[in-house]
Amino acid sequence: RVKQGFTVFFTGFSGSGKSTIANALHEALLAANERSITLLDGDVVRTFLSSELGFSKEHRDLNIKRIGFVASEINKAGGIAICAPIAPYEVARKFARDLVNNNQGGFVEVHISTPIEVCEKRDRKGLYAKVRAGQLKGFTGIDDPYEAPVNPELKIDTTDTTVSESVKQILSFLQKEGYI
Ligand code: GGZ
Repeated sequence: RVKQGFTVFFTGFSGSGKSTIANALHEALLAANERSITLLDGDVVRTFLSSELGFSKEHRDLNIKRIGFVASEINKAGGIAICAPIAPYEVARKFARDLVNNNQGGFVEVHISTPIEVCEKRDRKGLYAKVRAGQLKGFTGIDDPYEAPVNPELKIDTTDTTVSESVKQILSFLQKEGYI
């Protein structure tokens, strides 16, 4: 029987590990089956799909709506979508979930719950340093809101969890739910 399309939707702070895990999950799914899998990379989305958008609540919500729409179209065609935006607002995440569900897609929300202190300490891109230096304002988790998901399908804190362990947890959830 043909399996249902689904979306793995990551949410969490900048530097929480979303993109790294999303990329590793993409590789793992590609290696394990023949299905069509699309990684909607945050940078690529903001370069090509949401290039005119900034980081106000309105723009962030619109960004998430667009990502949800593309994911739902991929799912409608039976494909797998992996998305990894910050997605700080509950209403926008709910909008994406409903859109995907209404198009026969399964929605798997993965909260990468790495605390802001850990993300700031890592500061892989030097963005938190810029925020502290006053060069970047309205940064999620510092001086802009992040509404933590109340009922995510999965919650992973990467403080003490490796990338491969995180991917393992997601794959076993997908298996348990019959998605793969
Ligand atoms: C948060 C920002 C901001 C502000 C630029 N707040 O580590 P990154 O660099 O690659 O991830 C962040 C990315 C967030 O874009 P998203 O499309 O995921 O955000 S949302 O879901 O809210 O639409 C960060 C960079 O863009 N960045 N300014 N003010 N992150």
